[in-house]
Amino acid sequence: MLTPDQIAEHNKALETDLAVDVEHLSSSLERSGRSAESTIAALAAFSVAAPSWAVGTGGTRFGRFPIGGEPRTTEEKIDDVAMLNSLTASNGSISLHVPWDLPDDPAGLKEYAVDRGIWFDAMNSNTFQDNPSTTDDGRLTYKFGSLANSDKAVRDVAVEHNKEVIDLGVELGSKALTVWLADGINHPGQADHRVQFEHVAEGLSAIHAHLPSGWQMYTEHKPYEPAFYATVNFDWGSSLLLAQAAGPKASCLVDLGHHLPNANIEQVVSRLAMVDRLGGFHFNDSKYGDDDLTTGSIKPFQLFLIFCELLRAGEGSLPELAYMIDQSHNIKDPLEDLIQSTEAVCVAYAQALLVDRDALTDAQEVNDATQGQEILQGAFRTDVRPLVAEARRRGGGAIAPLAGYRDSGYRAEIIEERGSESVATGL
Ligand code: LRH
Ligand code: MN
Repeated sequence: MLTPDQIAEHNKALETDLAVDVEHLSSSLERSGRSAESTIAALAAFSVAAPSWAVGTGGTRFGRFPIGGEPRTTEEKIDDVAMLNSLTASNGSISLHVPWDLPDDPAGLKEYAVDRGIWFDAMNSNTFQDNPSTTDDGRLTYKFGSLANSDKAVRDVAVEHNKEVIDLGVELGSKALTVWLADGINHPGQADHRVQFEHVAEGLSAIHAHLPSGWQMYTEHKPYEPAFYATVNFDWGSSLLLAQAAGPKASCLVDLGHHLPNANIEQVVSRLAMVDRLGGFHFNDSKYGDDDLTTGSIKPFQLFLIFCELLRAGEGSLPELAYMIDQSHNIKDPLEDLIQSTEAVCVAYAQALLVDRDALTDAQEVNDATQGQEILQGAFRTDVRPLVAEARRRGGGAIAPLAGYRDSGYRAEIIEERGSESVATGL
């Protein structure tokens, strides 16, 4: 990771211009009664987790094109996230996926991460791929589902796996478990929707019962893939019902890519927050399906509206939820993509902080749609990047993280160290 001196060296040439830009924006915001300082402070306190499975190269069923220097171990994934965080000062945690990440020495791994300023965010279980350690040495399979499987022995193995992931998370200092299930069917008649749902609800309750105090669990919905006719937890309604069935420590995780085209995700966020069952996010973007593209690269206005709903739910402050990125990097350098995604999340958050909520409420109460739209679009069309960069600078990060990353030669260095053919565990 880059040292504070290297970051300071990088920032030196950019600081003066940034100060001018911040001053200019601050005075224009002040004129409309908004504060640049409080926005910068909020950004400086914000962090979004990096997924361990996205620091390598992703692929599709049609191919995978390794970028070189991919992390070969969970330690090397932590190195990459630490490098990312040294540039952005906004990625202070990593979300592990088990068994893609299965440390022999959890205490050693925790120390390794702490030494690099990284903590462990929500753990992810995996009952969508058969794995000897989780399917009774292959005697059982998740081919026809895990928690929803008609075979009780398979359901029990899946519950056991989730409990083991929680136990590992406890050793690592994590405080949450995300349960995404591929469970579903490909053909009408293949299984009964209700029976599958009830099996999953039962399994999630058993997992919930294993949660230590202070822990949360998140149910993550997804309409399709790999199931192509019906997925058990296919939408926010099913996810809410499952979280309620599981117990009070369960809430819903919203993966932006897990919605059918034109779904109103900000309204889903509003509903789940309204019933206090919104647990967190997997940020990414998509044009069609679960494309796992760079956050904010296709629908930035939607991302802004989601943060507006979050600040509405938090009465002007961002609720304490699990903010995480979940992407698959097929053609770009994963670290560059994560830098851009983190920037997009921070920009959407900063723009949402600029919304004059009282004026918006006044406009809504008199059905002044035009004024309401003007208030939102005024904030969305404000170039807040100087505030995001200033928050980064104050947090010890790079004013221009992408340039900083490219100047560092990190990718060439890790290709040298890890090889051009190294393959990371993950998608
Ligand atoms: C499923 C998903 C889930 C993870 C996986 C890597 O599509 O979004 O969050 O387990 O990606
Ligand atoms: Mn996800």
